[in-house]
Amino acid sequence: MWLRFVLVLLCVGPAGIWGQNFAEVRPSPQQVEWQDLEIGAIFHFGTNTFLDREWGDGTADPSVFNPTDVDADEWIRAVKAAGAKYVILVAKHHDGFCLWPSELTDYSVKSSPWRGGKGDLVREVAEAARKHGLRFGIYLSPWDRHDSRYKDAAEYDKYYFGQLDELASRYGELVEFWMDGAGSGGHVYDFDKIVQELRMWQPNTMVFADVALYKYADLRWVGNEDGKVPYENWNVVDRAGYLRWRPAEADTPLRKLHWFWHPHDEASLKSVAELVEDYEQSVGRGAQLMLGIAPDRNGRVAQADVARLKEFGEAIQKVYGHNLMTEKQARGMGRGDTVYALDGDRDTFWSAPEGSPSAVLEVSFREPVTFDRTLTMEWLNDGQQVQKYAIEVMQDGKWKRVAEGRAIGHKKIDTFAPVTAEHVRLNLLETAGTARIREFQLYSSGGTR
Ligand code: FUL
Repeated sequence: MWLRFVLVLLCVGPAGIWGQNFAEVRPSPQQVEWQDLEIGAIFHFGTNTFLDREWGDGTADPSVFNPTDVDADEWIRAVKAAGAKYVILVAKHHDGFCLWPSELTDYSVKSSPWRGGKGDLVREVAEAARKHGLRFGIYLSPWDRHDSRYKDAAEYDKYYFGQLDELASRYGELVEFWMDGAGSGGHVYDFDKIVQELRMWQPNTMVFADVALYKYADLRWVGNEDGKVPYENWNVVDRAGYLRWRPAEADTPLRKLHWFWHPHDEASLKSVAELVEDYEQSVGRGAQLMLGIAPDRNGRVAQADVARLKEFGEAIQKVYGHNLMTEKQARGMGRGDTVYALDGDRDTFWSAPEGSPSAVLEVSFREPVTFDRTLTMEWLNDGQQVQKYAIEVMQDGKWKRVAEGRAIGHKKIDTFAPVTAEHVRLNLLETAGTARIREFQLYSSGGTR
């Protein structure tokens, strides 16, 4: 008997003994809320902007930071037009220059001519974001190429804690906190303490961390800067034997490969088609899309970038602003509660019969509807359940499959050649537990609406 118990222990390991199984791992309420934001923007602005650099070496004189026309309100309006619901400001990049008047260093806006040394860009962006209803977060680079304390890990940790305290205590609630492992090489940080410190001020913030700092992450980097997450994208990932809910954030600069502004760089602006593809391969695969915006030397978002962000937002609305399920008054077949997956309301959901390992959500229209994409959302509070599904349409009396996949997660967009049908179904072929569907929507990208 005891031998059997020990053997079981050895087999399941310390995490597995409590039934650590992918479908049983649930998101925190903060993660659920964060995943609904879907599109964010990250602003890179600093001495690099004035010196045509991406990674400053920490030697730039603060006097070079002299934007004449900073307009945080315009930054926020520009990204809001693209559909962004949250913004991150790079408060300190790898060059160590701080965009807020830190009391712990002179290497900041207070030593620059900007606003006579009295400016605080973190405050300006935080206030503008809140004014426009966007959530605000901060990026604070651990790698610091300027500060002399960086050579001594313990001394530098104290400095980093201090900066963290300033940022986490002065600017209200932070939706996300970026810890970027880039560049640090062999430097050892006391991340356990750093995250404890952060949690003291900001218990609800989402910690973004790349691969090196994975242990601390509430969110995960997708492993590229292309704005795309490879499919299949599951929310629960294994980290050396333990499972955690870690939704993905796919970051990409609006100007390809450039996070900071550079002169004569307009040609690198992503096209609307590229941005829509990013959207469909990030948000459309259940991840977040984080667009990098680079204000120019005046402190403004260049007009071409403002226009592109607006065009992108309009392109998304043109297609995804017209849910044919509601516009063409779809009727759910079977139990009455199917309506909750068809009503365009993310706050309601349809549940498959309790405990069933498969289920079908069938929909009928009064007359045939033409569409070339579906959008499906799982209600994730109880975990990610759908493991195999198909989209099918009735044609000549038979169900014909137009798309299939495995993970649905927060959102899944499937695209296919246009089909015209009166009967459509979401066929949930395998589910780990009871599937719950917030939304099943149909769209058309062409002129056939
Ligand atoms: C990277 C950094 O090295 C880039 O400069 C940029 O800040 C990007 C968002 O993260 O790791």
